[in-house]
Amino acid sequence: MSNDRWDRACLSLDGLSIGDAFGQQFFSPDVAAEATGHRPPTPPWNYTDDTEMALALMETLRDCACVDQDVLAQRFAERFQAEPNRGYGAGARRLLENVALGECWKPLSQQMFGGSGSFGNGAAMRVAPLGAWFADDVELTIEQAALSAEVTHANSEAQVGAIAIALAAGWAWRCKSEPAEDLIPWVISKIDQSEVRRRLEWAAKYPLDTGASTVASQVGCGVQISAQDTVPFCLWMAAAFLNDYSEAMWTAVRVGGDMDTTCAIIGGIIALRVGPTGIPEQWKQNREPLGWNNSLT
Ligand code: 8NA
Ligand code: MG
Ligand code: MG
Ligand code: MG
Repeated sequence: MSNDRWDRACLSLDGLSIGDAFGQQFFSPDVAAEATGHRPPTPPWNYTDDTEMALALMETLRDCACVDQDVLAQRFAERFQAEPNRGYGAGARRLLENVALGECWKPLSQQMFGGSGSFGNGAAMRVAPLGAWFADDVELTIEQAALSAEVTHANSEAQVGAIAIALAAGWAWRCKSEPAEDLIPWVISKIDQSEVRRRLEWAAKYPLDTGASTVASQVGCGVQISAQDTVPFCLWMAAAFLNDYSEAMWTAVRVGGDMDTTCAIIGGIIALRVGPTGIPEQWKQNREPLGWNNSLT
């Protein structure tokens, strides 16, 4: 069976997972030295928690056609239990260990980090395929992205960050002929006041031909693995390299920071603009196989 929204979610997942696996390689010092030379790392490129959690979200959309939070929590926990060493964030790890033991996700998520909830970038890192799935409906994208975030990230910064990325993914699919300059202002017009929005407004002051490191020095590039420190940079990068997937990835690893996650987020958005042929075929082969059945049954 073929289905447009499923196909475009799979396209975004490819951009996300190849970005995750590519970016992760550059944490190795030997590989990092190659970033200036555009020589791709030696395969296989193993993917990380970013892809695992995106797969759990994809499975939930496939089975429920929307974000059923209990199902999503279960999928997260099952994937975490099967492969706990995919590099999960410390808070995510604690939460998923307890969900796997049968505890309810909601109080666990709310109680994280002394009751403030997580503002980690983990809700944004996995959400672009959801934005693809709901690309036809902006209001539904906002609602469903927030639901998907809440399961692990009760803090509003993480939720605004996830909403912003999901919206950008939908925009990249829908607005194929719009100029890249329109992306960030449109996202800003749709999201609530927050530190994520404040930094995105700051990033928007930099023309898209500014050096990426300059923008990173102003708004962060994920060093703190928070939504605030990651999402504005990723949106600026997605706009600046909207039509060039591999140049976006090379630039993100040259900048540094949370490279698996910045590449995952940027890749999940740009894939929707450039389409399957815009992702280098060799990179698809280099990514470790996802080990799942991507057909709708
Ligand atoms: P998370 O919920 O644990 O959040 C990530 C981190 O952000 C936390 O561990 C804290 O350090 C910090 N944080 C979040 N909320 C708060 C708060 N309210 N107060 C103080 N500190 C806070 O996990 P996540 O899923 O959001 O994390 C995603 C990131 O973790 C991604 O970069 C992903 O790739 C992974 N990651 C793994 C490694 C690794 O080497 N294994 C390194 C960095 C990130
Ligand atoms: Mg990761
Ligand atoms: Mg609605
Ligand atoms: Mg990361």
